[in-house]
Amino acid sequence: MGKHRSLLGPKGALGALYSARTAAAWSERIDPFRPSGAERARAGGTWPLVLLRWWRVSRLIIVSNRLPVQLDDRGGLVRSTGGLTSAMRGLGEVPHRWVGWPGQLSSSAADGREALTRRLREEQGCEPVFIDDEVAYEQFYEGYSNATLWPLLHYMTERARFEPSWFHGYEAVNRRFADVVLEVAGRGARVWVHDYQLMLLPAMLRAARPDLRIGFFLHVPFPSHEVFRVLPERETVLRGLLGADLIGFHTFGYLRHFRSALLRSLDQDSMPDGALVDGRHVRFGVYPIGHNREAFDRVTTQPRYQAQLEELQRDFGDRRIVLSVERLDYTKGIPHKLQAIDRFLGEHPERRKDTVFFILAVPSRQSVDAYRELTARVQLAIGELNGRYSTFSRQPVHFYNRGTSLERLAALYAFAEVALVTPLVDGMNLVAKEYVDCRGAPGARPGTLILSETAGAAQELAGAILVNPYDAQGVARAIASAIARTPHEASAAMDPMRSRVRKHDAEAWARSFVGDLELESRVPLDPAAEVGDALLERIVGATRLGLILDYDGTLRRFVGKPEDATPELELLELLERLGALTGTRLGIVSGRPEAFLQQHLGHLPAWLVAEHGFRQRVPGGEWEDANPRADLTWLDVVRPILEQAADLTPGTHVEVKKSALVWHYRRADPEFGAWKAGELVGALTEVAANMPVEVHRGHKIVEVASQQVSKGAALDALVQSWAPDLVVACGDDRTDESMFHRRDAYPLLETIKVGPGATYAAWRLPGVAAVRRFLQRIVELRTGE
Ligand code: ADQ
Repeated sequence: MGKHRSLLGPKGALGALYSARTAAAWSERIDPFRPSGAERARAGGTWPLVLLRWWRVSRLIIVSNRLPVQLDDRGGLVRSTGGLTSAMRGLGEVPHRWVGWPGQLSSSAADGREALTRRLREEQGCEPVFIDDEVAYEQFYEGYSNATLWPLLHYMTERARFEPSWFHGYEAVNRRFADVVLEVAGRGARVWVHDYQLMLLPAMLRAARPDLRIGFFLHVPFPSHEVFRVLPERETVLRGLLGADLIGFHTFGYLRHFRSALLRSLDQDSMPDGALVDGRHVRFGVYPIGHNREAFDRVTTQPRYQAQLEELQRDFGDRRIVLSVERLDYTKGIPHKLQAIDRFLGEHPERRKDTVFFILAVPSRQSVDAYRELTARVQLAIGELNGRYSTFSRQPVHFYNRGTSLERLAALYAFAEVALVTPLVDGMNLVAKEYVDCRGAPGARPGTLILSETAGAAQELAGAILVNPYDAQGVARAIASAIARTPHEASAAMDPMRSRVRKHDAEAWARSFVGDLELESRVPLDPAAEVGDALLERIVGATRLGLILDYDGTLRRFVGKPEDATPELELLELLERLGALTGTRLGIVSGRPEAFLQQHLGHLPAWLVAEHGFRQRVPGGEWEDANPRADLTWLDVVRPILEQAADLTPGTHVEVKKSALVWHYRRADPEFGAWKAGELVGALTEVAANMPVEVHRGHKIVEVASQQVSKGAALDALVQSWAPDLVVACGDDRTDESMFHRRDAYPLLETIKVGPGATYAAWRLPGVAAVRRFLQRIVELRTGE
């Protein structure tokens, strides 16, 4: 484990200048959900107002791998610098509690856990999660978090290591975090979970406490599915995230990749703003994080900053400084940067005297092999560079392998005429924003930012010189042109960027995320009530009960291949018992062809209706057309259009039914399939405008079916022949809505929509399992079991 004497945690963004105000607010409390004296005073002492405010604000819990305060070598607590904690200033006076790891306990401190917990709780408003034991530390921290997920999420598949036991450790530690959160979270609390170490936590919290409002923010990139798919536990990880109500990313690109992973790994459809997951609306959003403006504003007015600036002026006043600041991490591209510097110095001997490269690389994750190796490699390369280009009095590259104080960092930013920020991949990169902001600091020199096009920040900082960090020649050229800029040119590119980064700082970021977390979930138009006792009572009381049930998505869950969705034994037994109930008639209505229904359900005491009502059969009888006069001449016109779509879209095929044609794209590339489906619906709508057909896009299908038959018409026929006193119709699909619309015509009809989505039905059941439980209950009630 690295030493934490530096002011920077191993992950910069998770360190911070911890808000004394927040700490004080918490330290006053014994009961975490009681307003502090200070809050009461601020609210003017009027109790109802205080209570309202307290109720609203005292429920935010922030969860990150690391706490904003870290243990130092001697067991003391130091505040760390960085983005996340300071971002929480954006929450203003909203008190929050922080759950996370305080860093590794030394063996002597390990005995004092209780005292430390008390101290963290009372002085800092933090709840510690200890992960010092070997299993947790090696499997969760060094292993799955930093040797599997970190490289993979940064596109470095060749560095990612996959060790099944690590995932167990990851799960166990996520569970440990969940336990602590659940202990401190009051009813309806808002929980904001941060970053890749805790991707399973949202679902764990949701399962235990559906009342919590859960947000998740990913500070690193979400890679393209081609990379993410490599993760053996990808499905569990995605499901873990979907436990949240709001999931945030730095850029739209990461969000797009995440949606693609959902579709490809979980077959989960989504929109850019969210997805319907088990009847819940999970929202997605783009929240580019900003830097801690307030901290830089404060520090640059202090004499110590001024002193640092003067020292730099004295020592390097006649030279141009090209500055790099980063954690010593392989994603930051330091060896690549050194190659570019090598090229620049090689090609511009005249610049060797007046240019100096400052590389501030704070040690990070020194317990992980790859990081130790990187440190050695960088040190060697810098030694070689200096050996090659130094003169007796001047050395072109200055390497500082340690963290630095904020005033010195701000002075360096202000003094450097060029910032060389060239990560290979970076979620956002706050250094670039800090450098831009410091152009307005007292005594700052005009400056130019060179930035990797692969950093999230590149999307916001259009005035930077954007480079491909792998292209040493291109980066060397960028250095030369940045140095050659006049102050006027530099300022012209910089000023608009500075306005932007000052406006969208860390506080604004946190405010906007938490504000969105407060928004009520946008639930789709949903008038249907959960199926409850009132309906069951009616069913028990009916003397002649009709049950009309859709098959796919209602009785049987969707599976990869439609032909595999045959009824299991358990379902067949249930249907058998339903069909055999006295005073009860059972109908199964489906879009499937008669052959499928006959083969799998033909033996049941049930009315079968195939092809959405085109073919039907009474129990034990022959199949017949429901509407022998239906016009089916359109089939020959439409069929070639679907067949052409199938030819052009690998993995799709056309199913030919007697009264319908279906183009299936379940096995196509999900995004390509969905796009082609949209095109096909457009083309068909035009072609079929004057035909007696309906074009319908369903679950991975586009269907063209005769308008002259419908499940609703089949329901009419069943009602007439059965003469029931109650009919219950149940389905999940758009084609079932034609049954639900009969509600107005028959007061004896009860309608149940399965799953989410707008509907005309009066009742709702969440999914297939719930339908089966409901039917089982009918059997029990009507047989008096
Ligand atoms: P990091 O990978 O840590 O964060 P970055 O965004 O650049 O990267 O933040 C680093 C922070 O540490 C900056 O605030 C910087 O000032 C500070 N820092 C770096 N080197 C320092 C040094 N030598 N001395 C003192 N301070 C130093 C992760 C993601 C990023 C994302 C952030 C926030 O990898 O892409 O921008 O989270 O979401």
